[in-house]
Amino acid sequence: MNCPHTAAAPADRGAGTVVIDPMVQDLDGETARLRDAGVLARIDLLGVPAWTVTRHAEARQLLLDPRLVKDIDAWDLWRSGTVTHAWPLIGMIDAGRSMFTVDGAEHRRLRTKTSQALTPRRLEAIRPEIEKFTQELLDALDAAQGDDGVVDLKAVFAQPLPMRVVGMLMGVDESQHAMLTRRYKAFFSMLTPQDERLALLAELDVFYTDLVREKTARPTDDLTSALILAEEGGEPLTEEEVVGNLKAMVAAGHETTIGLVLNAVRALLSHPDQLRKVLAGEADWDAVIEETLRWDTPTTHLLMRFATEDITVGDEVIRKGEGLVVSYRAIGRDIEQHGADADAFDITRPTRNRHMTFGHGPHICPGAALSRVEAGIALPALFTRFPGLRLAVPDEEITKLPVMTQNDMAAFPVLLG
Ligand code: STR
Repeated sequence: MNCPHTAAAPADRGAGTVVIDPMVQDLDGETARLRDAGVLARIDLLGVPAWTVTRHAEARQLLLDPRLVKDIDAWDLWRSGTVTHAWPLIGMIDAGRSMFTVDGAEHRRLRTKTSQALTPRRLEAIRPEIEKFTQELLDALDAAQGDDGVVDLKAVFAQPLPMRVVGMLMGVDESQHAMLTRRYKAFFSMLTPQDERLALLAELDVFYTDLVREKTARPTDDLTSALILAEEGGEPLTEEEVVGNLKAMVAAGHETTIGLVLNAVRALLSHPDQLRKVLAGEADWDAVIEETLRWDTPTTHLLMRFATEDITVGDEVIRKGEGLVVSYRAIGRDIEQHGADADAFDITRPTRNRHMTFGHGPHICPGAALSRVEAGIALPALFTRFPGLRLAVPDEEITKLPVMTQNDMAAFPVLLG
């Protein structure tokens, strides 16, 4: 394990600190430990201490609290030079100026155009294209079966689909998708040495900056061009801001939806009674999607916000200058919010829509509707085309990628039936 960074000696960490496992060997166990550690829990991220919020109600409140900001300069451990670019998770926080890293009026300025482009109504216009990509990738699945009939649903279907959709939306040519997929995989993996991660982020910056310059010279009909031409409050976005938003959109748009689609398929295959209900039309795909979002969130931990003042949460105080993570997977399993059976996957659960997986407040996921459209097309199409779909290995053999913030499988081998 490449963990060069140790910000706090073990003795400095509270007894109740949950060490987040970079190898993600027991996600359910870790989710339960976080829940047991309290509403506000101390965690260790590769030697760096932070708080995390593990409950729905308190997370909701904190996500509306203007005393918590995204600006990394509000973080004591950063300002003191304790956390540096040698820390493998720094790229999750120090990601350039974009709607992901700025708050307040500036944040609205950076975000308005993107959220307007992604409303359910605007998305209806691209539904036919998403359907077409889906059908093409279903053909690809059929063709990719090995002699034993096994095919990796992730590599051939769940991964390329969101990349094509976000690529089309942002105007990224298909010839670049494999390169982007490869680099993001390395970006997220904790097995990637930090110098390599920093180098690939720099390469991505060059790629996106070139793309923005090209679109500035020749605007087309995509969101990147719209961001370049936008004048929010009479003030255009700078090149850096357009690049930042583009980076955030591509990274978020492709990585999280992979998890949503695969986690839904996995949940259904391991709960055949519920799959039967959906296929018989007794429950709808929306219910599957919402319950999957709650039960097995694509984002495990969202990094990070910083307190600009002391903030009291129950018996604990987040001190000014400390960092707060939002542990969405634990929040989805909150008993107060979802009942004593919160750990059960149940598409008929009354609270299935009352999850917080897309966040809350000003930074709430602008791509939420898009991901629902994608999953709402991909899942029924997959099960209609391959009604006999089943896992090619026992469910316990599915492993997670060594990614600390995302809930992402290494592969999902299936038999199409
Ligand atoms: C990856 C690196 C980068 O260049 C830009 C961003 C900003 C948006 C981030 C993204 C990051 C990582 C994955 C995130 C995404 C926003 C939503 C997505 C955190 C840091 C989620 O997992 C929810």
